[in-house]
Amino acid sequence: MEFYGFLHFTVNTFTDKEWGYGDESEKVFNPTDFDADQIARTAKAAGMKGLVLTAKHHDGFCLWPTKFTQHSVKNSPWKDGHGDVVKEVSEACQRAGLKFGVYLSPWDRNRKDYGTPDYITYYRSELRELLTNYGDIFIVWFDGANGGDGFYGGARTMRKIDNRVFYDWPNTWSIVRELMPGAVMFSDGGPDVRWVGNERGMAGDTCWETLNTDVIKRYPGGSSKNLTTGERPGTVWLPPECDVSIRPGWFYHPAEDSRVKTPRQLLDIYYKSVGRGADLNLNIPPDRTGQINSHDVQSLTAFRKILDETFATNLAAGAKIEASNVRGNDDAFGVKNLVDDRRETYWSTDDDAKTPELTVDFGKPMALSVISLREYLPLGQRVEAFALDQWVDGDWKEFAKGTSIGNRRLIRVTPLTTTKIRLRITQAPVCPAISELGVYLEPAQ
Ligand code: FUL
Ligand code: CA
Repeated sequence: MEFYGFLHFTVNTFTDKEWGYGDESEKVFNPTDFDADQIARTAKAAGMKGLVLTAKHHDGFCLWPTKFTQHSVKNSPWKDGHGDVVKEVSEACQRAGLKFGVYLSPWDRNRKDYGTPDYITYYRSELRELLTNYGDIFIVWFDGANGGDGFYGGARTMRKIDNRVFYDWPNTWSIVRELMPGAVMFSDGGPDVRWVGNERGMAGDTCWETLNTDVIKRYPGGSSKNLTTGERPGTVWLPPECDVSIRPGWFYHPAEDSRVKTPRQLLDIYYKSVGRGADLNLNIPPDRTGQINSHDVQSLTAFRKILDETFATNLAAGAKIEASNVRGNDDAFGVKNLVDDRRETYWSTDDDAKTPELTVDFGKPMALSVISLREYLPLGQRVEAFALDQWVDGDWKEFAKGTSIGNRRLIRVTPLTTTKIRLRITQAPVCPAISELGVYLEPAQ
């Protein structure tokens, strides 16, 4: 998916909080001009492929009229209690050609039964509703923040739970497998997509798509050790998602209008998340009108423009590419597969050619600043190190090197001009399988 968006929206949007205590009146939820199409359009125009909505955050307020609690939109003044944010956003996503996903906070500071088995029954009923009534769901996002003080039906206590056992995750996960087999599940430790270990949107410079669960057991709210870099050799394929907000907070706060990340900051995040083989889940919180605020729209638009201009022309497509080895000298594994814009085709080498080279000859001086590499993921993450050289005064001179590639590796350098470049795979346990090679020039600021 590479790039999708997060929508943090609930009572907090109106109370100016990040974590609602759970005692908020339903009456506070009242967007003045909610427009799911504006939200979806904004995401689509920014290049996002989907949106993940906080159907329920820690405060327990449900954005859909669930059968299982009164603490929802149905008791809010918004649309006289007849509104359904989940439905509107899911349908707007469909219209915009975006996938739709849900965040359902396991921690619930509103529920009286939080901490007891009854709560698990409640939580699973909500999950079932969301996975039954709202069309296709691409991701279910399980937050790791868990337990603490809260309203808890008026008890106003501190509740600690053991997040390894309390939620009985295997049986909660099986509901998703049953009702939405195509969806992936996110948490600190998967089971399908892992948290990247920080909320700054940064994957490790070395970033393995795998973890080794023989070394550390993983579960929502569990250890965050090694999540940024991954672990190799791994026992499970658990690619990272980088979740980060376009603003300092996850929810909209008017005081943060002046602190929306700039297009350049977003670009840096993009290169350090998508460009390191991870997914980017960029939070764009709807404001009190119920739309994406114009400050955020402006920044997203300018960010997208730079990306579009950068990736408009693959300079490698018009170049002469030669490889030191092609698997069985077979065209099916040839270098043309590197520039055909298809991830299903790849260049590969003979089994014993683990450190091959590629030269990309432009035939004339070419200005460039971004190199893009992709591995053919059905064959795993194979490359452990690589280097890039440019032709300078009749000799090769290294200008960049890296370790992991995975889904995508973007190497962004100060613009340089050269007639040819060379990719050297310098370390791999098996022969590489590279599906795409791109060479680009980022427009000057
Ligand atoms: C965290 C939560 O506590 C934040 O409020 C936010 O939802 C973020 C995405 O995850 O764990
Ligand atoms: Ca290809």
